[in-house]
Amino acid sequence: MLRLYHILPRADHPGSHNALKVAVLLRELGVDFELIDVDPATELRPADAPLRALNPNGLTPILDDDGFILWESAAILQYLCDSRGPTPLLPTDPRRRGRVLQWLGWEASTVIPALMALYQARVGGHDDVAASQRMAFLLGILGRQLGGRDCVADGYSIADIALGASVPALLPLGVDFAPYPAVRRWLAVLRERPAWQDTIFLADLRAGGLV
Ligand SMILES: N[C@@H](CCC(=O)N[C@@H](CS)C(=O)NCC(=O)O)C(=O)O
Repeated sequence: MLRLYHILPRADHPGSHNALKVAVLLRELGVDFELIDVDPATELRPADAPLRALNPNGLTPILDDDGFILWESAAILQYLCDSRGPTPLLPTDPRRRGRVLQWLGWEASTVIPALMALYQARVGGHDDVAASQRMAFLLGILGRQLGGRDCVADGYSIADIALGASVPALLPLGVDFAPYPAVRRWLAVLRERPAWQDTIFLADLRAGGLV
């Protein structure tokens, strides 16, 4: 049995954008799974929370594939493509695969820290000029990559899934996507895919007036 530990949106939490990536991929692959909705306050954050036995970081997503436990969303995405594939979502050709992993790595190593810096500045009421400039720089890179194409790599892939889950989280932070029409077009393409329906992806787009 495949289990995904997720945080669905609740009063004190917007929901897990990292677990969203895994849920979307599982739907794209047509794999049945049990979604376990975790309360972070009681099940993740306390030092003795039971789920810390599965992920010592106290974070979601956590995957339980018949007793094989995996955490870190990028690793889970690759593992699922490899174990349930082959799938075009993670090509086997080294160059096509390399291009997907490049954007997947960029999302985790570059976009997420910039997003967190912006989030902390906004929530803490601090000066966010540097964080906003950094994010504009990154959205510019993404926008140029998406100019004239529907996906970040050579075809729809786990890089679109990772970026498609995290980039819209900027919208509730008040980031204006008007200067990035290619990013908006790409989000509109993702919005049509059944795997993205009924998720916080749509809630984020709504917060930015994009649906
Ligand atoms: N690098 C990790 C980050 C995981 C992460 O930050 N998860 C957040 C939700 S997106 C979480 O579980 N937060 C727990 C909390 O809010 O207490 C990954 O990609 O899986």
